[in-house]
Parts: sequence; C-alpha cells; structure tokens
Amino acid sequence: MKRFCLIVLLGCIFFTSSCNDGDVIDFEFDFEDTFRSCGESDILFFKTKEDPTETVTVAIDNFTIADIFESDETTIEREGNFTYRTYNRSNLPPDAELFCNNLPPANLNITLDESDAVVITITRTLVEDDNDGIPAEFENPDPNGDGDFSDAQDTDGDGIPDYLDADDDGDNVLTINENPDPDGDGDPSDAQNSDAILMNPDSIPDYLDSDDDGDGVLTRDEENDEQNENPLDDITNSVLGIADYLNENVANTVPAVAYREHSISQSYTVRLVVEEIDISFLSQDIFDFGTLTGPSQLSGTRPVTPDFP
Ligand SMILES: [Ca+2]
Ligand SMILES: [Ca+2]
Ligand SMILES: [Ca+2]
Ligand SMILES: [Ca+2]
Repeated sequence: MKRFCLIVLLGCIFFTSSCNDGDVIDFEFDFEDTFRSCGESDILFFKTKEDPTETVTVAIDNFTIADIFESDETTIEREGNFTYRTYNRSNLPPDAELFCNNLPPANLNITLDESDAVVITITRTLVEDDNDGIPAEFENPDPNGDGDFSDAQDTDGDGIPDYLDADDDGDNVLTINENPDPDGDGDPSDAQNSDAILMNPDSIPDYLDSDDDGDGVLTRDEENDEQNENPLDDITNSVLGIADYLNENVANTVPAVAYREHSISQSYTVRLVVEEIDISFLSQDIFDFGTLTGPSQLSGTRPVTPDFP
C-alpha cells in the first residue's frame, strides 16, 4: 500500500501520462550536468533543481576533494550513500541553500526522501590549453586520426605540440599577438600574413612563419634594441612605428639567445557515475552524476621554457 501511494504521488508530480493501476512507471532523473561539493572530512556531492524542486546527493565518508586530486589514480571507486529528495519550497526563498549549511533552512518541507547504498566511480581528467586564440582542433593535434596525440604537429620543433604551444613558430612573438583569427570566429584560415604584400611573399600565416616580413632574418633574431626574447619592442624606424620583424627594410641580425617562457593552462574535470542504485520507482540503476564545478584546485598553469636550438 505504501509503494502504491508513492507511485501515485510520483505519477501526479512527474508524468503527464495517465496513472491507472497497473501502469509501468518509467522514471529517470533529469538534472543539469554540473554538480557541486562540500565537506571537510566527509564529502557531499549535490545537485539541485527547481520546478519541481528535487535534489540528488552522494555522500562518501572519510573522503575529501583533496583525495581526488592527490590520488595517483585518475579513476577512483568508493562506496557511499545516494539520496533523492523532493521538496515543497513554497515557504523558502528561491536562493535558499539546501546543503552545506550548519543549520538547514527553516521550513524545509521534504516531501520524498529515498536513499540507497551505492558504488561511485570518480574520474579525474586533466585538460591543458595554450590559450593562443586558436582552438586545438585547428592545430593538427592528431594528424593520422588514431586518437593518439603523440604525433601532434610541432611547427617549430621545440618539443611542445602546436595545440599546447603559445608560440607555434618559435619566433618569440606569441601566436595570440600574430593576429591568427582576425574575424574572431575561431577558424584561423583568415590569419594575418604580413609578407603577402611585401617583396618576398609567401603563403604562411604569421603565427606559423618564423620570418614574418620575409627579409631573410628570422623574426626572433630582429632584436635590434634589446635581446629580451621579445621582437615586439624592437623598433628602429620610430616614425613608421613598425617593429623590425615586420619591417622588410630593416634586416639586421641580433640573434635571440633563448625561447621565451611558455605558459600552459591546466584545468581538471571530475566526473561521477553512480551505480547499483536500487530505488523502487526508478527505472535506472546507473546515473551519470555529471561534472564537478567550483573548487579552486581545478585550475592552474604549467610554465615551460623549451631548450633553445
Ligand atoms: Ca612547438
Ligand atoms: Ca598553439
Ligand atoms: Ca611569426
Ligand atoms: Ca625586418
């Protein structure tokens, strides 16, 4: 009788189909992909939804965010407790936080509360980017399409593949400063090519061209004012105001002695999959809990300076 009443309640809340005795209830969760976390020693993962107001949580004792990031394993399996709740929030402000408060909100009216012991698979993935203004897929990360990036294009041969290299041609002018995407649509096919209109034109865009003005002196070796791994500030003709590496009439060789430091941004994604859910009205026993958002450990930078040839 209790189960029958529960099914009737859910049917009325969640389904537009008729709820005659004998219908098969086919209920699956419908939440946004992202979730949050809190807890100093016992972690709580949670996601909330309004209209109708529902929450799902995963609680793991003696486990923290640090355990995810400090583990040698990128995939961790733990046992925990999964809970699904519905609420009547008519007496609560819309922004009331339902979790991670020392005191739960007053007037919290829980209308359904179902829990089960589950198995949780936590997967940590590192994502790196050169932030050079060109999406990785336009930087030839997988020439033979086999899913292995070890053969990724490395234009300047400095050991950093283009999709992680903020200075793809190794000329000490960052790709982002070589106007690789003038119309800002993410596609670099319209990239600036300065020497196309000069005496020695080529068809190589500046961000992949180690001699941008085609004067026979490498861009990184046009350091006439200061050898500081930055050809942008070497300007012999101050009237024109054009840096020497883009001025074909200035062709002095003042060689660079090092590559500039590269900065590779890093961010982690953490995904959760909950398995072995046994809740009577639920048609799924596996639930993709989604992607964690928020913790500051999720991002950082990795500096690297390639060996100079
Ligand atoms: Ca490179
Ligand atoms: Ca790049
Ligand atoms: Ca260049
Ligand atoms: Ca020049």
